[in-house]
Amino acid sequence: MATIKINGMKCQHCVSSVTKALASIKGVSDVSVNLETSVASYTADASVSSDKIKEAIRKIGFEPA
Ligand SMILES: [Cu+2]
Repeated sequence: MATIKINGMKCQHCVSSVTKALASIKGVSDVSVNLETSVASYTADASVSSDKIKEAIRKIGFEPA
């Protein structure tokens, strides 16, 4: 299980956008995003780089911390 802090999430809409974006990456599963702590947790295959995760987050307008 990996975690990443994400800046810019303000409501449940943001949470669901981030959840969907991460879950749609091939090799990523068990995505869970906590609005209060601004932390997303997920399970990723070895083929998924952290850059790929960050890129997916930036693409939808949030900033990985
Ligand atoms: Cu929002």
